[in-house]
Amino acid sequence: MTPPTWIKGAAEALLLYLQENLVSLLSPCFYSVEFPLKTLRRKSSTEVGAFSKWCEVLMNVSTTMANLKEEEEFFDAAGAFTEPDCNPEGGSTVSLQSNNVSPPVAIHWVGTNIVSFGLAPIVSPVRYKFLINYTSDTHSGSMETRDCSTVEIVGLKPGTEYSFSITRIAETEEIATLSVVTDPVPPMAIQVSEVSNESLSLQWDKPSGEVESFIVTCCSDGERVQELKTETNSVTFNSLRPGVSYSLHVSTQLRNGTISKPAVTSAKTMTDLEFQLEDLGLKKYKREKISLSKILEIDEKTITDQPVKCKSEIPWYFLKKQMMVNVTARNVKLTSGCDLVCKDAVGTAKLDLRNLLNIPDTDDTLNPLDLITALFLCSDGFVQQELALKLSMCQFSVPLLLPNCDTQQCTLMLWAMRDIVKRYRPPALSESKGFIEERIVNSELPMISFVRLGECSLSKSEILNKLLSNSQQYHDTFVHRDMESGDVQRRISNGLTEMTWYLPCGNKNMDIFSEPVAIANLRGDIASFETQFSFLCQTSAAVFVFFESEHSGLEFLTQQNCKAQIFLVGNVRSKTFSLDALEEVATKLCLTNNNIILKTKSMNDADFVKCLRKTVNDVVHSQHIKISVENMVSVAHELGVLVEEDAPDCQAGKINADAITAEIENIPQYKEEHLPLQGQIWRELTCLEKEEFRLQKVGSQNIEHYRSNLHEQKTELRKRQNSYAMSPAMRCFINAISTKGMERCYFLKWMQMNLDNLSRIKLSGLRELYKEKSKDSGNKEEIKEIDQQLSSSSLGVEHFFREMGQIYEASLYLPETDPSRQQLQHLPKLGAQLLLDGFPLELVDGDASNIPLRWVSDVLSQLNDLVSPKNKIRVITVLGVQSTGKSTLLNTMFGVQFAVSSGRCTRGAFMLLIKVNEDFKKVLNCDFMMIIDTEGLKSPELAQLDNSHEHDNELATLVVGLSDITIINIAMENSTEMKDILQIVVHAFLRMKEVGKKPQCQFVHQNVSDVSAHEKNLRDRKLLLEQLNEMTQAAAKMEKKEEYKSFTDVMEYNPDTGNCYIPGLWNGNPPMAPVNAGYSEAVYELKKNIIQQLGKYESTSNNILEFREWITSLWNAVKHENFIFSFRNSLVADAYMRLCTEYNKWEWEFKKEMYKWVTTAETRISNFGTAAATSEVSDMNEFIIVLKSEATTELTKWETKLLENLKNYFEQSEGHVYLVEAYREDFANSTKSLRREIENSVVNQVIAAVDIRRGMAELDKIKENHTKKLENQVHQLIEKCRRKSIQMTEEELDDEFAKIWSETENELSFSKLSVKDISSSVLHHLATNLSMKGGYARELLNAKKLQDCGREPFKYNPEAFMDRARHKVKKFLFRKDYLLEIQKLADNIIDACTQFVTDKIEKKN
Ligand SMILES: Nc1nc2c(ncn2[C@@H]2O[C@H](COP(=O)(O)OP(=O)(O)O)[C@@H](O)[C@H]2O)c(=O)[nH]1
Ligand SMILES: [Mg+2]
Repeated sequence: MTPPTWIKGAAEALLLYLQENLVSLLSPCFYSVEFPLKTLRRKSSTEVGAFSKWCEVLMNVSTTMANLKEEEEFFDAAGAFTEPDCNPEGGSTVSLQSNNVSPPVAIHWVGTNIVSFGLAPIVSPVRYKFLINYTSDTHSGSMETRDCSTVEIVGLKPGTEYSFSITRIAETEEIATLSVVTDPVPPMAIQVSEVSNESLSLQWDKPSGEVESFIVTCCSDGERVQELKTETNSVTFNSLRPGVSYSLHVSTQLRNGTISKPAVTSAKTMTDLEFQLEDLGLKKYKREKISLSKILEIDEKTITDQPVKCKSEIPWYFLKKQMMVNVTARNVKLTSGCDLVCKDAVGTAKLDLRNLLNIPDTDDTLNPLDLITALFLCSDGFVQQELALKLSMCQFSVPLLLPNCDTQQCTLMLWAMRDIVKRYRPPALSESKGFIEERIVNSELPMISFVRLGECSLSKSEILNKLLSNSQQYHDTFVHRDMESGDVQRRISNGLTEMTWYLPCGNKNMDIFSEPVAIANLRGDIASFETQFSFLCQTSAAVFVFFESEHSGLEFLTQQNCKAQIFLVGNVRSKTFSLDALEEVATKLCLTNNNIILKTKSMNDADFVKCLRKTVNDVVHSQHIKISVENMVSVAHELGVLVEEDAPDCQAGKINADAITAEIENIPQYKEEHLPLQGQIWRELTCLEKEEFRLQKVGSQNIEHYRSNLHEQKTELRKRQNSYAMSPAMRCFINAISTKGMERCYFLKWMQMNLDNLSRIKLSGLRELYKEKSKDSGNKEEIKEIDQQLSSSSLGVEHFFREMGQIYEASLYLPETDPSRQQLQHLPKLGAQLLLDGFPLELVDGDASNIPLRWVSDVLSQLNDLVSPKNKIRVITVLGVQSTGKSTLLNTMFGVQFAVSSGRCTRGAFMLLIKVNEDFKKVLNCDFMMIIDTEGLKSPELAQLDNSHEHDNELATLVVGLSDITIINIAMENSTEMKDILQIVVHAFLRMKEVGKKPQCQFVHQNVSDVSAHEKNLRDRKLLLEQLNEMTQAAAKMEKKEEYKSFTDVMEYNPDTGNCYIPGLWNGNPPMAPVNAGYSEAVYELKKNIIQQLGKYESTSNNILEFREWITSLWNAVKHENFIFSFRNSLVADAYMRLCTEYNKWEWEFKKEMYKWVTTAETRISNFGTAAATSEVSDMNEFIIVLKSEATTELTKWETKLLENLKNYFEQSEGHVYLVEAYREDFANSTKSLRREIENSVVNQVIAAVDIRRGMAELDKIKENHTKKLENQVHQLIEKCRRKSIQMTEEELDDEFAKIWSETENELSFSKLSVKDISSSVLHHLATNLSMKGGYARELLNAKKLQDCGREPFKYNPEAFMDRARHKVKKFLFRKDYLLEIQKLADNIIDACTQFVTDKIEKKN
């Protein structure tokens, strides 16, 4: 039976309506209507007519409704209501139920919480109302309405089936029931919870309702990729492609099968690189980049050895180890993973081979190459450089071309390699024992590249390692399959091209290649890395292609326009080896047998490597393609390979640096012209400054005058400094370091490298010469000359900073308003910023041996301002003879960059700041660690030649005094030198009042392998302590401070923890030797120890400002102290003191005898001519000659006696007289000058006595004559008055007499006695006497004018001597007696002196 057309029409209309509403509501419509079909069927035609009318009104589909016919049957209406079932998605259903007696109901639309329907209108005079009840399992309600056309039930629950019963209330009651399921809600709050490179995880909130499951679809580019059904509210899609955007649709499915509209979100899988970085916790560094300060920061992990538990710890663990040049750094395996699995599998007690075989792969591993690639990609240029340097020190390969698998581009790592400097000895220099020292990127070397085409059974890298290792020692230069984690699949490092160098040592029997060679190794299949391969073809002398089987990429190989010689390498033993394929390629490439190397069946690895070596050697000798890495840039640009040096900051820095260094031709001349302030003037200034304190050359001058004279000279020198206009070079330099951010860092690095390159050539020659000459200390002058040249030919960034400091210091002598002074006010701030950036700043200028105190203090003040209130520092210093690996030690320990011997030759001390991590500050009790590196302490033989003991001792005392911990570096062969220096330091401390803190000592014995010599070391330690104690006692005795009995009274030293034995740096024979793992480990132990010590010892106080004050006062003390510093060690000083004491005795005897003689001579002179005189001569002049000759005889007698004494003294065997042999000449000379001095004085005294004698005679004459004269005149006056009969008054008489007196007196001429400056000469004597006393004595002497002393009674004031804390208690206990005793002593001395002076005066009178 065909349904009546009107029904169809109505149904269509209804459907249309429903669809429209659904669309407009945007909510999926799953609904079911329970509907009383039977009732409908029984309806009268009027009702049907009314119903259709209602439909008409309702749906406004009049045209469809127009041809409705009354008689047509209604039962087919069921069809009309079932039609919506055709929802294409299968979503909505309407079911009609026939078991209900009710009026007809039409569903208008259904929402998630609303149902709207209409009821059939009834044409009747009776009014009706409708009661609608609705129920579901969990919810029910009812409502009343009169309007039957639209009934809206709101507040329903989504996704829930409701039954409606509708009751018409009038005379008759009819109930219509209806069941509707509200639409399910799509899931809410969809979140992509996890993303990796191949998976996406989703999570959502479960919607309310009778949800059975969720359907999740993953589409990409409009295509469905995967569909999953889940009952939980999360799902993970795996096996997706990396770096692709996916749209994700999640729909709710109800128990009855209805499905909600999907909720949609989208997500992108990570790229391989992103994933790797995320995995390693490095994602944020992709942009931000890891900086050196981040790596160097000291934190808890610095000294803890916890195993790596999660992947994100791996990079930092690697960095920590690699920065300490630990050769095991590349072994990065999580501890949890494999170990446990292995244990599980192996540990079972019974035999179960299957279990053994099935050790599953752990996901936790990481290919070291991926790690290295990731770190290079995430680091800034300076970390890259440091990493490359440390990798190359370990003799590991360094990245040449760094791939970025996201952008598919690669970068030439030229900048990263710039810091690597290598030394080697090519055959040409093996005779002369010379060597070549070069920045490796500048070396023109033949490069041999190794690449792979397709799969290959040979491990290229392993073969290469064998190729480069000598027979005695295999070394993993390249990461290979059989290494720890080497077999883990590479994710991001394919396309990485690594480089390493083989450098000969000049010994034919040891060198694998006699000439230096660069080796490149491309990771991955060349077919996928065309750019890299082309690059290698353009730059290499030869390319070895590992190739075995058929490969589709052969065309590609033959297309390469290759400059390099190509060699094909294959393994015949491999299953996939195809001779035909090889032949095909060889033919295409026109190769001969010579260019094919096969690992034949009879060959083992060793034979094969030998064969390869031979080929490489042939290439190296025959090929002339040599290229430096620096020159590869043009090839890179041609091929579209990026060059990291092209970065704008780097280029800007380079331009600035080049502008300065391009001007330099002759270094000494350049320094004079462009850096004039630090040359001669600064050295003179230094001498003046020291002289101001030490007053060594004051002689008999008035000290005040002398001082003000010195001061004037200083001002004059400063004026001279100011007279120089700032040189263009300095102007450029200051401008360049005023730039912000990375540019400044790049500039300084470029400067440093350029300058190193410039001075290296000259210096390495000079240094060799110096070493050569210094073996034989005979040619002192030559050595001195070379030393001078070394110093004048070295030019580093520190010289520019030094000049900056001088410019600043000189500017302070300008008037405050002077514009050029004001322009320079910002310099200290610049210095402070550089310190914060981790640059070393010169503390002591070792060439002049002085501290630019104002400059350093102002920089430190600025630093304090920059970091306040986080301004606490702890200071660590290293001390040791030059070239004993101090800087290497510090660089290894802290990852810092102090200059290592190559290229430079500076002396002095450099300071550098390292940040302490926030969390670790409490432990260390500081915000920064200051590291001080000292340079240029000479070995004693050399020091003696140019008298640099003084400089070295001063430097050592200063830095030890400044530090919390002093690392005393002792290379086994020169331990005495260090002990000597240390002795002087201890001695100086004993003499100085300033040293309040007790510096801690940490002895580092280098080149000792700990295990083998433990027993011996124990003995050595004991011996060392004994020696240290002995020398402390010696020093204490000399200084009369015998309470200092042991070394530990002066320095903090624990023999158990205070010694560290470090094996040699190199494991094997440089230049191919990697760093010894033992070295790195030992240095690490030392670092831990030092940091722990710092944590343990509560330092008194240590902020930057206090440090600044401390430098000033300590330096003042050092400047005052000159006596002890001039000795090699305390024993020498002691021997010297003894000699001095003896000599003083002899001198005193000499003087006393001569004094006696003079006294007798004086008597004889005064008696000359009198009755008492027994002289045989009567003429005074003759008498003088006699006396003089007598004096000469006497003087010669005593002089000879003194020289005799000296000779005898040096002949005795006690008192270490041999130590002062060097001073013998000095003493002999001073004997002579003493004689001259006494001679002068004796002659003067004789003449004075004669003068007095003669004067007395004259006086007698004058008395006689003038009395007569006066008498005469008086007589004349009386006569005159008498003649003129004048009676003069008393006053007139007085006046007249005064006139006569002055007339008479005027006729006389006296030679006046010159006025003597007593205080000056007293001061002079005091200074001489105190010259051997501590600097503090001199300081006291300088502090007050002598004239101002003694005006008040002397009172002993104990405060000044109470500084030393450890005496406090003692002093407290004995205070009274002690005070009284001293006061008494002082009083006695003063009394004795007063008595002496009084006697003297009385005698003269
Ligand atoms: N053989 C050997 N050489 C070392 C050792 N430590 C450092 N060196 C090398 O000695 C040279 C001088 O080192 P450097 O740290 O500048 O010495 P410094 O003058 O004391 O700072 C460098 O070339 C180092 O590579 C070591 O333990 N053994
Ligand atoms: Mg050094």
